[in-house]
Amino acid sequence: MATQPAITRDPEEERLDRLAINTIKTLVMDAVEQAQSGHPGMPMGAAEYAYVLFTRFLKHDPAHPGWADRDRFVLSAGHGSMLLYALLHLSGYDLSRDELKRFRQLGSRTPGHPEYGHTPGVEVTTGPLGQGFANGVGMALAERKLAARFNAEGHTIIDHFVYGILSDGDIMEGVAAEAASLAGHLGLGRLIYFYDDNRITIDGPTELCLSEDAGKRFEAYGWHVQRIDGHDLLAIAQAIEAARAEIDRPSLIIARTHIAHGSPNKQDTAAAHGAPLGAKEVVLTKINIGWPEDAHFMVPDLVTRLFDELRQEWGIAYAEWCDRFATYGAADEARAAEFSRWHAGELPAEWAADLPSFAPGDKGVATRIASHQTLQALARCIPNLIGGSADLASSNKTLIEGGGSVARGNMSGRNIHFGVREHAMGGILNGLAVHGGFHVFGSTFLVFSDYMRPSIRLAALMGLRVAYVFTHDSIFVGEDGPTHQPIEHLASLRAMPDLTVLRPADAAETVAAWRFALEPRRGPVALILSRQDLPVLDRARAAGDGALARGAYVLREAHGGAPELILMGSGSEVHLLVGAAAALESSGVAVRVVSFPSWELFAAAPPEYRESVLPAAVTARVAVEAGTRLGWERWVGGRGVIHGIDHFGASAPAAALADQFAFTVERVLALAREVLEGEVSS
Ligand SMILES: Cc1ncc(C[n+]2csc(CCOP(=O)(O)OP(=O)(O)O)c2C)c(N)n1
Ligand SMILES: [Mg+2]
Repeated sequence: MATQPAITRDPEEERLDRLAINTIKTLVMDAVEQAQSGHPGMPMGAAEYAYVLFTRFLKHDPAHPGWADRDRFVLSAGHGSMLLYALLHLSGYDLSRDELKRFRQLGSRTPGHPEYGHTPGVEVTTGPLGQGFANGVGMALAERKLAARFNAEGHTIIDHFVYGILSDGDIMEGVAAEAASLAGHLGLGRLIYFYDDNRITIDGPTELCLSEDAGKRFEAYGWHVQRIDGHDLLAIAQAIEAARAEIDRPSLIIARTHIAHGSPNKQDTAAAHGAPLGAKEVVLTKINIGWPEDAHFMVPDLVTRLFDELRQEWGIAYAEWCDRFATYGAADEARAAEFSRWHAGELPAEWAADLPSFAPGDKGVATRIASHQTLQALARCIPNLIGGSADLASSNKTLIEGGGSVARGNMSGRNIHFGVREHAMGGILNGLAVHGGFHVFGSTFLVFSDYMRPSIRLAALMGLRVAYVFTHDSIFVGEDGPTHQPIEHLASLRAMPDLTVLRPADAAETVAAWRFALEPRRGPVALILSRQDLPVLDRARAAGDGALARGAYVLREAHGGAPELILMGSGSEVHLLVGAAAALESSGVAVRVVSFPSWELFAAAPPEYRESVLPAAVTARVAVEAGTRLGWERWVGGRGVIHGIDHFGASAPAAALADQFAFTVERVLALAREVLEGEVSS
């Protein structure tokens, strides 16, 4: 914090600092030893600079972990979780010493890797290397966007830094390179990362596989780069000061450190990365750093007092901010209320007032186009709805018209041009979402969702409200051919826990899908949209309200309401089912069509509802979807058939592919008859 004295060479001060740093190191060693599992090396090497950051610079208040203008701290090297837990404990977050003793145990607040929403003070879930890097970029972007929106002459209410720690692994991961490139381009100057340059990874020294000059690489990205001895307190403080002063470029502080610093036999070895040092080595290390060898989980009184004093200062800083916010509110009540609403994740009262509607008989419309129209309506009503595309906005139809572009020096734009960086987009969206203040979406072709899957998984794990707009959702992409035609993607996204996949069948379902994506709920949503036009479906014979939110519904009921056959499917195949149903009906078959936009939602619907849509007694069922058949058996049962595509597509016009792969009314009819005959003969 600015009010803190910088590090001096005062011997007494340094003694106290070293005592506190050794407290961190020994808490780490003791917890890993107790768990007989964990990663002691990195925290012991990073303790000095993490300590200087937390005690001299970090703006936070453990009593108010949700403070909107707090600095964010991202441990991208999530395996070093004990470093964070020790710091949070000492700082006074709600994380007791007992929790440190239960490191990595079932139900503890100290899981193996930091988990967002689980441990107070943990800003984001980290562990998969490189993700935290991208998350921090999203947080730094959120900070600047909020500053652009809310800071006013004489009222600075958003002005915080995003700090983070990267390991060799973070530096090597591609997602970090993507995110670093965009951060440099946008000049996110409040982003300050330490690179824990210990030159050790799991398999040994980094010279096995890494010889680039990371500093030069980051300079080329447009970052401000410093190199320091990561164990030198004064150098650390000076580097942080210089990084903070550099407001036009993100900063990388390359801190040369030694893994397991202080351990006589394990320092600088890969053995210290991910295993306890061993009881003997812990004793030797304690002796080496002047610690009582039989002390476990010890926090000396002097250290407790040091953090008590810091807590007072942090509390004062928070109170001062509250005063500033109150003054701000007095000057502009509406804006302060908006600030609070944005941060609470609330939607304006009339957010869905302006949504488009579509009528059957309207000209066919691609669901990506319907999505575009819906997005414009939502964006008009929800000023903090922001997002972008990985260079496909014109294809994904995700540009917010009149929303402006986020750019260096102009952060007020609502369209984020992620560039051709799908993976960073996924990570940055997560950072924007955990930061708070925005409703966010990102977009690309469905086939490239694979490029962002690790970030989607973390969004799901964290329960973040992120919307993905994945267009060009099937072989009906057409001429671009099999490289661009998703096959297994729906199945693979559906396999992910806590992600809701929605594949609307027409424009009307697309509006409902967007609505669902914005409504309060936990977890991300993937909207799976067509490139090609689709008819707007007739709902005159539909059953039930709020159907999309329950995942599947009767789109077209059998005459008389007692079906002998059920046709089901999602997205662009549903209109084929409707066509087939009409033909079957004219030959006397009682057929029901079920539109099935979301498996997850249907699986979560009440059993009575599920039974009402798919009655167990009706075993003649046909499912049709232009993707791999995997999983449909769950809904079709043992006697139905599934029509899908279990192999790669081909480059040809979409109509030719429909014929080639038999996504036609005729094929649906043939399958329906087959199933009905099977019923009769059995
Ligand atoms: C994406 C991803 N790949 C692999 C791993 C497994 N892993 C954990 S740490 C690590 C590398 C360790 O080296 P470094 O990042 O330098 O950390 P240090 O040993 O210095 O603590 C690996 C490969 C991971 N966590 N995430
Ligand atoms: Mg390393």
